[in-house]
Amino acid sequence: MAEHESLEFGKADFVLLDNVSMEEFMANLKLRFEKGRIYTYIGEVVVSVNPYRAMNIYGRDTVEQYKGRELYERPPHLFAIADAAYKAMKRRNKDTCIVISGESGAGKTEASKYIMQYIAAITNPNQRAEVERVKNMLLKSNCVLEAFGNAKTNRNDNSSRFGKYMDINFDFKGDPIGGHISNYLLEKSRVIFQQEGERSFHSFYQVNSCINDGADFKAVADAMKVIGFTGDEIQTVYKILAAILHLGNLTFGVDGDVTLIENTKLVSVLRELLSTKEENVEKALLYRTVATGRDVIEKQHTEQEASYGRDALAKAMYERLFCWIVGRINDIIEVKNYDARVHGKNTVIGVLDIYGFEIFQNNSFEQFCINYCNEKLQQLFIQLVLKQEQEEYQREGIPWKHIDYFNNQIIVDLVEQQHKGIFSVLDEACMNVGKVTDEVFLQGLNGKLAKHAHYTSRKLSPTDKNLEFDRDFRIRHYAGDVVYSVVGFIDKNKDTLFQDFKRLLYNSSNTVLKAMWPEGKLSITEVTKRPLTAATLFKNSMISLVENLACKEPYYVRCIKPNDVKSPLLFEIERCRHQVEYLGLLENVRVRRAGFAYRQTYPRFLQRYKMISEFTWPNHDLPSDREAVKKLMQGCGFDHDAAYGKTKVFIRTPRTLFSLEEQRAEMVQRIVLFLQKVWRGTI
Ligand code: AD9
Ligand code: MG
Repeated sequence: MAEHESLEFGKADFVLLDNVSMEEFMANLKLRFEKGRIYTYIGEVVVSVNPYRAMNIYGRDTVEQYKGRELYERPPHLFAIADAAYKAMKRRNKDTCIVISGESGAGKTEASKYIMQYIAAITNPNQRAEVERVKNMLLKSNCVLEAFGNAKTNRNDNSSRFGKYMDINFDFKGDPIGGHISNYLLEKSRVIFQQEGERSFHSFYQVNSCINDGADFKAVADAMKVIGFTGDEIQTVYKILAAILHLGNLTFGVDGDVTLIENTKLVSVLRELLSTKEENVEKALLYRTVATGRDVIEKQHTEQEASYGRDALAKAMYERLFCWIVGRINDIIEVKNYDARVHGKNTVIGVLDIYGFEIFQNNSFEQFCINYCNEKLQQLFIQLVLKQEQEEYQREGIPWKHIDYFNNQIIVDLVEQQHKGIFSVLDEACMNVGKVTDEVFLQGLNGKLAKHAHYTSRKLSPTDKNLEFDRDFRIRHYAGDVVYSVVGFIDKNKDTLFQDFKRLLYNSSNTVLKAMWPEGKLSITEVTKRPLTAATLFKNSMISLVENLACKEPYYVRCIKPNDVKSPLLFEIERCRHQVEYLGLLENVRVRRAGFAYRQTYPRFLQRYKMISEFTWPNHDLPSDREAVKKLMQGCGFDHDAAYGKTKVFIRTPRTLFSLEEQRAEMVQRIVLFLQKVWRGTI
């Protein structure tokens, strides 16, 4: 608990509130925001409010203030949480992770960058060249990923349109030696369509520019060079971007029953950019190879099919490019030739910066996936912070007042459960042969889920009687109600790209492009396996992400967006209250207050602290270790701050632990001096 800050700035830890009520919580949050204190703790969780202005709190001097300090010694800061994760990793050999959550524009990506900067600043004291190289690449990778994965939206000028989890690997000295990035569901539909006032990915403006984003173009190209992309690779990246832009201008028409390309000049531009044959480009855009029994025929697209194919190609090329960039960065930064027997254990700090909960005017498949992801992360938070804590006290027989919180597992199940969940219903609908429409999918949902407490079929809603047919369903998420339009669900889930396009790109004489499309090697008769749907792929990636996080020691940053107008002055209380509610912060304070900062099994506790008490040093003769610890704590005057469970001692405040550590250090010093005298024979 950080208690040293003057009260004029409010309470630095919500645990110190006089009463844990929403009113007091909000008053404290508002006061601190207005006083320029954007960070506040709940125990070890950092609550951050986006300041929407440059803060002079991330410089070298601030780094020095936090380096190696305990969490509660300094005012709340991201650096403190980064240091805590780093210390746990270094001292206790633990893999740790920092999970950053909050809605769009709340400050997650900025937070993740400050955390990485801090870790870079405190490591490699010996300036080893190899470590410096790795650090530089890790930092530069942000610049490249933001160019290709971020876009201006109505909520955030630099909105991440993909989820990102980055592992940083450390050697036994605690220096970064490599990393790995996992990316999740890029919002590729943005390539062909943007809401009013929004833009496509930054990269398109950079390549098209030298108008506004020209300087950025150079910065990104330089960053790619530093990371280790070859000249050919960088050139191919920009050729693909240009090809996608040209595809966007390509239109189709009909002449009798023949579909044709209206602006044929573009075909030769595309051929050039993609290093393919001109007639192949044209054919792939206008025809589709299909296998009917033993025969293989070329079937002409209708105008509509051709447009659909063109859009699918643009989206797929961009998505593939993005994944390829991530893959290349991983190839380069991944730890190689690490031998744990020689170098000691390789430990990891993971940083998760993933899209926050989204409620738009029109919510589609992407929002559905993003919000499901947030349900999964909330579930992890509940399990790790709330449920486990309560269960441990119960197991240990420590008096405990049960704290009510909403467990969102029911919503996670609603989405991901086998057979009955929404993803299953969607996959089933996509599997049907014949014409499957979004409406058929919606009927399937209504049939299976009408009675579910968190699902509302719009059919049941009397206000919607005027609609021609039902297109919406509503989910009661932990963060609020969201109405999803089913339009496009089937298409986006099937995510079809005609094999003809894959073959076209695979046959490119540009080896970099070719390598992105290995499945283009297959002919139509060899493509038998149905690819996994987008929903299934996303679900699987979320499940493995959560498994990965669950086996690490987690640290949390909970970001709050103070207003919708990007103002540094405005703290919209209702807007913030809603976020505090759905992030479960009040429950978090209650659990923390009822809880204990530190716990340890009796034997391990004694092993560390037995030298500070005459009753336990060098060995105790009490009936049990539990009794011995009790005696030790009484002797030191800490009894009031401890509870004794069946197998563990629990300590309420970190300050007690701090004193124990100090006393231990003092005793160790004395013992060393004593032993030195013995060795020298002066005793
Ligand atoms: V999204 O879900 O990717 O759309 P984020 O990542 O939560 O969103 P981001 O970090 O991009 O939000 O922050 C949005 C903007 O708020 C930034 O571009 C900054 O202008 C501003 N911001 C956020 N955090 C800080 C900060 N610590 N100091 C100053 C900040 N400005
Ligand atoms: Mg972001």
